[in-house]
Amino acid sequence: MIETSRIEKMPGIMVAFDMEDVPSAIRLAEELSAADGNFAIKIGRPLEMQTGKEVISKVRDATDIPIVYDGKIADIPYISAKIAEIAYDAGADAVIMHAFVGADVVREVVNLRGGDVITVIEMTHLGSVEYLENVSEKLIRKTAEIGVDGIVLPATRPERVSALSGLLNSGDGSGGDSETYIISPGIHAQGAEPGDAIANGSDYEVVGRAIYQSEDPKESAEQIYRQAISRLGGV
Ligand code: 6CN
Repeated sequence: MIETSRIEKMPGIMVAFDMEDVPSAIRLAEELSAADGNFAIKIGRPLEMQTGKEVISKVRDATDIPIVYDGKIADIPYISAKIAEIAYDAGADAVIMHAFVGADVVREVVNLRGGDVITVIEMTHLGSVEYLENVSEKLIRKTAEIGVDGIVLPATRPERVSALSGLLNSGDGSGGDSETYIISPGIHAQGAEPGDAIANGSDYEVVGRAIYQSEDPKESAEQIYRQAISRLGGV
């Protein structure tokens, strides 16, 4: 049972492992262990579907870097908690779930105390504006009140990262906790630039294709890390 978060609230890159090739995933996990920077690994469904939960264990064996299982869990409380439990048991330090399914589902997963819980608040794609943007402030207040460890905000909309991270940390009765870390996808493949989110209050920028599809994934990860950090100025 994990009592404290393994994912530190500090600027870093969370590498999205969405490749469909397991050996290359293991190789990159090993390489990232020796990479210069603050990294975490996010295992997505395209990789998980290759072998199921075993791939989480294999990546766990390959590295000490924090591992997030991104199942974007969004089911009834019992099933959501079951999926999260399987991921934690396989070696994940955190799971990503949707906040929109409701407080009872988020609470059920948090109450497992099996690892970190990261909730999706707003997303990077256009359709996020249709529904999520209308309820995101409420979702943040509710999930902060429950005590989640991290939230997802879109690097593709830095102004939303700025506004919503401010809300998270405002202490205005939202139950906001400055220890809650923010992860933001959308770098390069979806149009954002390294540092767009971090410079606006995010902690980790999530980067997939720009790293795992590059010629030298480790070098790309290090370069994007340096670029993102440099946007903070003097760090
Ligand atoms: O850098 P890429 O566009 O190749 O990958 C982005 C990664 C993917 O794993 C995607 O599932 O970030 C994830 N993501 C998440 C939320 C969101 O709104 N948009 C995303 O792209 C998450 N988690």
